[in-house]
Formats: sequence, structure tokens, C-alpha cells
Amino acid sequence: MRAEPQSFDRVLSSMCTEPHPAAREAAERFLATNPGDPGTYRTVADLEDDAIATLGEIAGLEIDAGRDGNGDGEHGEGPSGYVTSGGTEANVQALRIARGRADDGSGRARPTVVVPESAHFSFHKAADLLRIDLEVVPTTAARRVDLDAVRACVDENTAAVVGVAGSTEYGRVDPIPELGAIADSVDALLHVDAAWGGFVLPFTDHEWHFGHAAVDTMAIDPHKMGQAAVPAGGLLVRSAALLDELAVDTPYLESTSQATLTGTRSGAGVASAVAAMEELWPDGYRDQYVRSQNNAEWLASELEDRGYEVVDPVLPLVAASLPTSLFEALREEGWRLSRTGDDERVRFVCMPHVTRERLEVFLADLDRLTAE
Ligand code: 0PR
Repeated sequence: MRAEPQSFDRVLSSMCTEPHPAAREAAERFLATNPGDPGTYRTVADLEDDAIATLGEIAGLEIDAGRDGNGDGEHGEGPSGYVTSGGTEANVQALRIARGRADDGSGRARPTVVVPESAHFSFHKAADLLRIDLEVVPTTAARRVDLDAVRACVDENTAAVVGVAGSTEYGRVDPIPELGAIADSVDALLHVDAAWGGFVLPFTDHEWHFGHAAVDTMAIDPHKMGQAAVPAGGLLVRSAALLDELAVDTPYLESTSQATLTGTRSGAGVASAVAAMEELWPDGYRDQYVRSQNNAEWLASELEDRGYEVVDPVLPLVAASLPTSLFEALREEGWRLSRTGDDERVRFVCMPHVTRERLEVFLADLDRLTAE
């Protein structure tokens, strides 16, 4: 096998990026370990505890370790969760927790979960798998969830309300504290999808995490803005009791229960997440956020100067209306670009590998193609 992976030089569409060198090295070292069997692979199991502790710190869980969302009046005992294969698994598992908690065995109507229309398609997979009815609610002109619409559709069947903190298409952050209050009013869980946004939001004024609101579960992925190797997603829960909703007995393993969705898991993902966070949290991530956000604002203004309509980059993600012919010509030049679901806008995800120099090369190509 002599194939080389594609270079990141022209990738503007991806939420993955070049892993930090320390993350790459750790991934290689732990390639053959399985955190799914912590009794056998103890070092990587300990590393997973470190990963969850740091993810908890990033997501405000530590600050708030005394609050407990499961309603039993007991205090939480600090960060709890595990390293998933990605945001999809974290979202599926969060909804599984919510469904398990809502199902009191009385055979009442199917549980519902309220998601904004801006939510990632993984929630549709989760709903299908779990036999949950999704209530998809619209977003406002600011591309954040419409709170009145959420209020209008929650009831005693609502198992969870979902808020997105860094939406896939426009990088928008839903009003998380308000969603928490609505979820509380019907005794539903609040799940926050910060799969992409979780490693930039700590350096902004947005209220998005466990310390800001009654958040019960969260997706936060080291393999996106966290600069870890794939696969390294994150599921965080407010209290260990919520994770117990997922536990199944594992009689023949050295450990006696497992809350993860997959069995054998990548030790490479876990080790690389720890290595990346050790290197970068908090200063390296802050510097990266500043660089990425500046690049996004610079690209937005350059595109605006050329007459294109641009959606303001709240986080480092620019969406701009480029003509289809130009979009296709740029793709022909090797630029990896993708469009929003309605095909109206091209998304530029300003990941760490998207440097100012690479954006300058991109704009030079764009100018050449529009002059032709
Ligand atoms: N939640 C949000 C907010 C996301 O943006 C994504 C991924 C997920 C959950 C799911 O995460 P996993 O893909 O890790 O399971 N959004 C990206 C997207 O759909 C996924 C992606 C990543 C696509 C890299 C392409 C790519 O090259 O755009």
C-alpha cells in the first residue's frame, strides 16, 4: 500500500484538521490498545480519565461539580463521560440516556426530542435507532433556535431538548440557559452539541456550558477543533448516574459493566486527545481560536469586498453565496469546498490548517477564475 493521504493545503470544508504533532505521536504509540477493556489495558484507561477530567474543565463541569441533573438530590462527583468515536456517537448516546430516563415502563407515547433545524444530521440517525420522535423547530433570522417554538412543542413526552453550540453550517450558538429553563419546566434533559464549538467557545462570551446552565449532557470532540487524531469524540454528563443509564453488564471482562456504544475502541483516539489537550489547553487553544477567528473575519471581508453576500462569522466559520459555476471551477482547481444544505452558500471552516497564506492562495485562484 503506497497511497498517501490527501494534503490539507486545499481543504476548506472539513471539521477535521492536522493533528498536533504530540497527538499524532501519541496515537501511533497507543494504536493497539483498547480502552473498551480497561481491566486489561490499564494505561489507556487511566488516560481516558485524564481526557474526561480536562474535557470537564473545558466544559465548565469542574466549576460546577456540586450540581446534579438527575434529580435525586445527590451531588455530582465531577466530570463523567467517555471518549467516543465522534460527535455522532456522543449525540446518539445522549439521546439514549434521555430516552432511558423518560421511559418509566408505563408504555406511554413515544418520547420526543426537540432539536433546532440547525442540528447535525446525527440526531436523525439517533432518533431512527432509538425510536424517538424528533420535533424539529425553526431558527430565527439570527440562525439560532426559536425559543417560542421550543416552548410551544415541549410537553410530558419530551425526553430532551437539544441546543447547538457551534452549528455545522453557520457556527451559531443557541441560547443555552433559556433552553435549560424550558427543559427543566417539563423535567426533560438538556443536551448541548458542542462537537465542533467546544474548543473555541471557552475563549468567547457565549453561555454554552455546564457552568452557565442546567446542561445535562454534551458532545465535545477533540478530533475537531481539539487537534487530536480521528477518532476522538467526547461525551460529557453532569453526573455519573446519568451514564449508568447506558451501562450493560460485561460478565467475562475484568471490568463488570460498559456504558460505551462500541465495544473495542481506539486507544489511539484517547491517547491523542490527552496529548493534544496537555499541549494546548488553555493557551494553545486560545491562540488558535484568535488566529482562526481573525482569518474568518478577514476572509468574510475579502469576499464582501468582491460583492458576495456573506453570513457574519460568529465563530471561525464563514458562509458565503458564490455562484455555482465559480464553486465548481474552484473545486476543479482542487479546492475542497462544501455547501449548506439548501445549496445557497459555500462554507469555509477555518480550522487550524486553514492559514492566512492558504486563504490568500485561495482568493488569488478565485480572482483569476472570475477574471477569465
Ligand atoms: N455535531 C456537530 C455540530 C457537527 O458539526 C458534527 C460533524 C457532528 C456532530 C458529528 O460528528 P462526527 O462526524 O465526528 O460524528 N460535522 C461535520 C459535517 O457534517 C462532519 C465532517 C467532518 C464532515 C469532517 C466532513 C469532514 O471532512 O460537516
